[in-house]
Amino acid sequence: MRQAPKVVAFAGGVGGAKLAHGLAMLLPAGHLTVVVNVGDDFSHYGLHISPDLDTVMYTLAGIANPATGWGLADESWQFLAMLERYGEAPWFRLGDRDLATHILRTHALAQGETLTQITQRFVEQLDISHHILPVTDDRLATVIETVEEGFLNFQHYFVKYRWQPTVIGLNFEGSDRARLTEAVHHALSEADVLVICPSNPLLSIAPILAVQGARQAIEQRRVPCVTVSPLISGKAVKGPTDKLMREMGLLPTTEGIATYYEGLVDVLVIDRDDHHELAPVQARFPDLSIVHTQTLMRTIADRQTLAHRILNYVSEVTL
Ligand code: FO1
Repeated sequence: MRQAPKVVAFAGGVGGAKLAHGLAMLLPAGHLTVVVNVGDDFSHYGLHISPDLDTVMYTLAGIANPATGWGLADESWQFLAMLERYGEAPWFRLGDRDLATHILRTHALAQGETLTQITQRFVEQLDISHHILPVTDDRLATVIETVEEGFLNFQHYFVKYRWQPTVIGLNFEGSDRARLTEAVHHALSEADVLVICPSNPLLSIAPILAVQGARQAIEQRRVPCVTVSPLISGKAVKGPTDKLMREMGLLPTTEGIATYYEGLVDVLVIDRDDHHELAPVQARFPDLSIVHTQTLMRTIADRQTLAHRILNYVSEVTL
C-alpha cells in the first residue's frame, strides 16, 4: 500500500473543522497539519480567546459541542450565571470547562510562550495525533466595517450582532507584518496535498491568505490544492458566507467561489445539487477539475466520506 499522503489543511470555524476531522480520522498519526485562522481571536475579560484554534482542537479531540460546533460538549454555565449575578450581560458564552483553555492560554502567553507552543501543549494533552498550528504567532485581527455599526471586531460582528450588519469592508489588521510560523513553513515543505476547507472564504480563509508568505506558498505549490465549496445551491451551510459574498460584490455561486480561489486551487469539490453550475465554471476555468459529491457533513461518517473522496481523487490524479 502506497505511503499515505501528508496533508496540510487550511481551516477556520465550524465547517472547516468538520472536514479537518474527516481527514484526521483517515490519515495516520502526524500526516495531517491543520493551519488555523487567528483573525477571530480577541481579548475578553482579559482572556486571550482563539475560537478557531479551539473549534479545530475540540473537534479533532472528539469533545466539541455537537449542537453548536464550537465550545465543549457536556458544558456547565456557572461562571456565566455568576457574571449575570454581578449585573453583566454576557453576549459571548464561555462555558466552565472551556474557561480552562482560555485561562491556560492567557497565562502561557503572559509567560512568553507563543500561540504555537501553547496550542502544541493542548494538542498533546488532548491526545490529538495530528498537528494544529496557528497560521501566525504575530498579531492579526479581523475588523469588519459595517454600515450600521461602523468598525467591529470579528466577535462583535459575528456573535454580538449575529452577522446582521451590512458589511462594506474587511480589514486584517497586522497582516502587513504577520509572518507564517516556522512550523507552518515546515508543514508546507513536506505536504503532498493542500486542502482549503469549506470555511467562510472571506472571514476564515482570507485572513490566512493575508499573512505574509501564505498566498505565495499556495500559488507556488508543487502539489495539488483542493477546496470544497462552502455553498450548496448558493446558500451557506452555516453562517454569513452568501450574505457577505453579495455585500462584497462576489456572486454566491460555484463560479463565485472558483473566481475567489483562482490560481490557488486545482480541484473544486461542489455538492451534487450544484451540478447545473458546472458549464460556466468549466468554460471560465478550463484547468480547474470539478468534483461533485455530497459536501454537507451532518454526521461523523459524512466527514470521513468527504475526506475519503478528496484523498482518493487526488491519489488518482497524481499517479
Ligand atoms: N459563537 C456564537 O455564535 N455565540 C457564542 O456565544 C460563542 C461563544 C464561543 C466561545 C468560545 C469559542 O471558542 C467560540 C465561540 N463561538 C460563539 C464561536 C465563535 O464566534 C467563532 O468565531 C465562530 O465559530 C466562527 O469562527
